[in-house]
Amino acid sequence: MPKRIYMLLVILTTIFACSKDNDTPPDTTTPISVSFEVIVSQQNTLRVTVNNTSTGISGLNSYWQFTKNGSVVQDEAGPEMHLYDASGEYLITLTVEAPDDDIQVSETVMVIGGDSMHPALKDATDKFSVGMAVQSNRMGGQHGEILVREFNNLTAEYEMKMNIMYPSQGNYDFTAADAIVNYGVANNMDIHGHTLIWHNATPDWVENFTGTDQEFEDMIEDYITTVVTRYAGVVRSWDVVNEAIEDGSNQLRNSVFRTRMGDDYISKCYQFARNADPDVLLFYNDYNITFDEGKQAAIFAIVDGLASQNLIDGVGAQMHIDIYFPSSSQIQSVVDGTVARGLKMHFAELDVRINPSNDISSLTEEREIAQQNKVREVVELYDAIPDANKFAITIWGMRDNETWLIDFWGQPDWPLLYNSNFEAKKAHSGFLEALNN
Ligand code: 9MR
Repeated sequence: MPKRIYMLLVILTTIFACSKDNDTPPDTTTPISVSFEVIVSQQNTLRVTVNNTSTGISGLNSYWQFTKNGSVVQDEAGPEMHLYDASGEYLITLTVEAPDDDIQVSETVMVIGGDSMHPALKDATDKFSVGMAVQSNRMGGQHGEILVREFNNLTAEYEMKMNIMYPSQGNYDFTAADAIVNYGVANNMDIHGHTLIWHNATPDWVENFTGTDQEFEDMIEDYITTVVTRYAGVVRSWDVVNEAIEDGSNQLRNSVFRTRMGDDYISKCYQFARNADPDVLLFYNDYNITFDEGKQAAIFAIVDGLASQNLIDGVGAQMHIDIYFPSSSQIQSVVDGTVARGLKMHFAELDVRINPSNDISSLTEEREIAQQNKVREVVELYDAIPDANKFAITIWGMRDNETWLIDFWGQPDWPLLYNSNFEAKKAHSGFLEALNN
């Protein structure tokens, strides 16, 4: 385990302001309190973030020096980031130009070079991208450090779904979607759009649409066209329809889209997306398609129908799996079906439960190792796919405590690659080991 340092230092100097300018009456009542905090990144220990926590300095100039007598960096609103280029002890100084005299506070930080850090996931392969599900409020701070260091593909975990982007008829809300897309673009990441049509993220006004069937279809065409056009050239790929097959019956779900637009609603939606951006890659995405043979057959039937009209580029197999199940040959079966059709394979939504039987209440080393082995198996299997059919593996959440699975199953689990302290788990090593052979 690489050595990690996390420091939070608060330095405080309080004086009372007095003016040296006789024209301005001295304000002896407002205390100036000069302080700052320093955070040394866990992901890159050469990177520090300083935050000016002073009070009573409104209107006063303040600046940083990140080494003793080093160059001056003006203090701007919000935290400042500084990257050292070598290990060492450094004196950080904050200077506030107070009316009477400058006030300086300093603190020494120790930073240790990044050599001991584990390699980044995205650097372990150039054959496919490594994706992470994000939420717009989980892209800063340590989330951001890890996102930028480790991942080169983003999927919005929920904010690019219809219920969020199209809350009422005629009124789109792209606030969160834009924030995620802009973040990905600024950090040279691919963006996987997820998902245009999903029965579980349909706004009420669409479920209860009062117009005619033709008006419904026109509305869906407008929605798909509006969204896909907005992100054309930026979003690399879209899940157009998500989870259309019903468990058990393996028939089309009787969603509002099917009842309003007919059994061919799927190909209509893919056609709308194709028309809006002929270059964006179109995926069909679903769960349990590795081991449920009937569901897999039903999905490949949909895929074949779309492929015959050149409306699909890839298949997303949601990887909500556990340490025991499904087997590698079951996973291989969906890969084989996808490759045989000349399509791209997305291992989407990867999380690996270690407590599916709810028989442990805290994480054990044995289960962590089992998870490491399962992740290694899955990634090795993915890496063996012909390059032309590779696309991305997307992990469904960063920290164990942020997973959707805990609420969903109502029991403890630790299914992701980072623990709640933002530390890489053994499962993270398993991912890297698969690509280092
Ligand atoms: O993990 C997602 C959760 O945060 C959202 O609240 C939820 C509804 O938007 O969707 C979850 O992600 C789902 C994904 O979009 C499709 N496959 C199943 C995932 C878990 O429900």
